Amino acid sequence: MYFKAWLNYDGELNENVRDYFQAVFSNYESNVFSKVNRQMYLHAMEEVKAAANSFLGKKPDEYDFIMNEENFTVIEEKYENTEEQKWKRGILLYYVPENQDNEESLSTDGAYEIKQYLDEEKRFDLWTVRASGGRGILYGTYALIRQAICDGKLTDTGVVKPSLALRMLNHWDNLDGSIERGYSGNSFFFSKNQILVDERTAFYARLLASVGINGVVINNVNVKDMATRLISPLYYAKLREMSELFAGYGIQLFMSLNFAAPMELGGLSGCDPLAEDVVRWWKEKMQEVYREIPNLGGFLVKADSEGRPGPFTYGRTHADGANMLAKEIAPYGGLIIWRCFVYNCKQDWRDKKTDRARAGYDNFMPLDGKFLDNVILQIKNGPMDFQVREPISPLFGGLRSTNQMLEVQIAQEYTGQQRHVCYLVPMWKEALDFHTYCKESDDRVQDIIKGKTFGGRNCGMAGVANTGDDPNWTGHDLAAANLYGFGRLSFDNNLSSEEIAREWISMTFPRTPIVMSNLLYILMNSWSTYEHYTSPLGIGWMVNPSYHYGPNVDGYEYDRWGTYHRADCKGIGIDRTSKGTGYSTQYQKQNAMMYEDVATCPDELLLFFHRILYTDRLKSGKTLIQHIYDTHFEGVEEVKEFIRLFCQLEGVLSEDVFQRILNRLTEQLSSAEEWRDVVNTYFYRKSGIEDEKSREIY
Ligand code: GCW
Repeated sequence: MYFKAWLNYDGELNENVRDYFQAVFSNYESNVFSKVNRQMYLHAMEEVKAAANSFLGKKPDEYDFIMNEENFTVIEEKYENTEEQKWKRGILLYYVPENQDNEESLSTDGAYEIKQYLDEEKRFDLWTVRASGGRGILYGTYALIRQAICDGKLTDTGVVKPSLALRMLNHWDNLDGSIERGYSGNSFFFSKNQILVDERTAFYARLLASVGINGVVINNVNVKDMATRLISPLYYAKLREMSELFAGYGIQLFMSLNFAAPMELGGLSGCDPLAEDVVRWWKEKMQEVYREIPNLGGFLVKADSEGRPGPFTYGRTHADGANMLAKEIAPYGGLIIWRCFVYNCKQDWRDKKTDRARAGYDNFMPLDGKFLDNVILQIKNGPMDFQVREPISPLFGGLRSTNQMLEVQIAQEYTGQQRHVCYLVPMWKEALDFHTYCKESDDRVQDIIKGKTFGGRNCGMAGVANTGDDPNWTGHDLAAANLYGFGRLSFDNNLSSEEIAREWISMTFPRTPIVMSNLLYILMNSWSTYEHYTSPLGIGWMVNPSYHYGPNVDGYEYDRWGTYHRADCKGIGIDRTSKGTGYSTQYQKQNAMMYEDVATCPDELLLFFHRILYTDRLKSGKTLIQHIYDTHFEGVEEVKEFIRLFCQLEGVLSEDVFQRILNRLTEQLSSAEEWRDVVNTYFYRKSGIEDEKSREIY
C-alpha cells in the first residue's frame, strides 16, 4: 500500500483552468522518437490524463485525448461540427525538433516551454508544452499541472532549463531490505536479497520525474555481502527491467560498487587499481554489465572510509582508483561518482591538532586536476557529516579542475530522523548560495556545480533519499516536503525555500488558507527550532552514538575520551583557526579571514571555529551560557507552538493524516524536552552558572 503523495491531484480547481483539461492533444510522432523518448512522451500524456480525470471527475475514456502527428488537422477535424463553440480549449504536448530555427535553447536536456497558442480564427485556445526531448515534455507537463494546482492559472514560462545537469538520489538500501539511516520502513527496491520491480517502483519513478530527478543510485554506498553481486548474472535481468522502467521517466539507474569486488566476486588476491589482473577484471566486468544493462548511468563509490576498501591499501591515490574504473566504463558513456567523505575514524581527539573536518580537503585537494572527465567528486555540504549546522566544505572553491557534485542528506539522520519536523531546503539553499570567493564572479557553490565557474562537465547535486516502504513514503508526512524540495531545488536553484514549501503544501493537502499558513509556518521555522533545542552554535554531534537520535552531549562515537567539543568548566568549542587545527585556512582568503576572527565569524558557527568562554558575549549581547539556556527553552516552546497551529487543522486535513502528523509532533515535543534538560543540565553542571531567568534546570 502506498499513497500518492503530491501527485494526488485532488481538490477543487479554478474552472477557467479546468477547461483546458477537457482535451489533450499531442503531435506525438512515433518515428522521430527513440524508444526511451517515446516512453517519456507517453508518460507525459498519461499524466495529463490522470490530472484531467481528477480535475474533471471523469473516467479516462470520457474526454478527448488525441495523439496524432498532424495535430492541428486533428484538432480541426475534431471540432469541425462545433464551429459555434469558439475558443475551444485544450492542452497540446508539442515536440519541437532540435534543429528547428530559433529553438536552440530548447535543445538543453530537460528544457521546456509552456506557452499559450491562440489560432487566428479564434477557434482554439491551447496551452502548449514545447520541448525537443522526452525529459522536457515530461517536466513541462508536470510544471503545467503544478501551475494549474498551485496558481489556479496557467502562465507562459519562457524556456525553462534545469539548473544542474545531474539531479540524483542516493539510496542507502541494502539487499536484505534494510536501509542504512532509513526512517520510513524497509526498502522498496530490495527484499530478502531479491530486486523488486513493481507498481510501486513505477509510481516512485513518477514522483521523482515530477520534481525533475534524473538519476537514482539504488543501493547503499556501504556495499557488502550480496550487494557486491549486483554486478553479477544473478541480478542483471531485474536491473535491466528497472533501468528500462526508470528510463521511461527520464531517470538513469546507478549503483554503488564495492572496490574490492575483484577479490570478493572475482576471486583475485587483491584489488590494487594499477595491477594488471585487476584492471582486466574490471574491463571485462564493465563490458558484461553494459551488455546486460545498457541504460546504466554508472557507479557511485565510497572508498577508504569507515572501513570500506580502497586504493590506500596498495599505496595508491583516490585518483588512481577512480580513474581506473572511469577508463573502463568510458566506452559505455558511464560515470564514476567518487565520494569525498573520507576520513580516519580512529583519530585520537586528545591531540589538539587532530581535526576530522580537515580530512576531505587534505585528501582530495592535492588531486585536483588528476581525475578523468567522467569522474565526479561528490562532496558533502559540510566537512563533517550532515550536522544540523556546518560550514560549507572548503573543497568547493578549492577544487578548480575537477567535476564536482554537492551531496546533501534528505534522510534526517542528525535532524530528528523523520520523527521531528525539519524542513531542510533552507539549509541546502544556503549551501548553493554560499560565496566561495574562488573567482571574482560566479563563485557560489551553485555556479561551481553548474559548471559555470570552471567549465566542469558532469556536475550536479545528490541527495541521500529519505524514502522507504511506509505507505506515506517518508515516515513523517511532513518529511515528504524534503524529498519534493530536493528535486525542485536541484532543478531550479533560484526557487526560494518558501516557494517550494508553498508548492508542496498546495500539491499535497486541501488548498485552504489555514492549511497553507499554518503548515508554512511550521516548515519554515522547523530547522531553526531543531537547532535551538539540540546542539548549539555549530558544535555538532551531542547525539547518542551509532543511532544518532536523542541527546548525548559526550556522545561523539569516534571520541572515546569525551573531548570532541572541548567542554570544561570554563568554556566550549573547537579552535579551528590558524592557531588551532588550521581548518579555517582551507578556505579562500575572504572566508578564511571571516572564520578566523571571533568578531566576524557568524554566531551560528561560533563553536565550530572557536573556543568560547561561557561568560563571553555573543553578537546578541547575551553570554554564551545564557544563549545555550535560552535557545533550549525556546526550542521547546516553539514545538508547542507548532502543535498549537497544527491542531487548528483538525477536521480540515483527513483524519488519518492529521493523527499521523500529530503523533510525530507529540513525540518531537517530548524529545525536545529531553534535549533541553540534558543539554542545559550538562552545561549548568560544567559551568556552575545560574540561569539569569532562574528557570528550573533539571
Ligand atoms: O553519516 C554517516 C552515516 C553512515 C553513512 C556515512 C556515509 C552510509 O552515519 O551510516 O554510511 O555517513 O555517508 O557514507
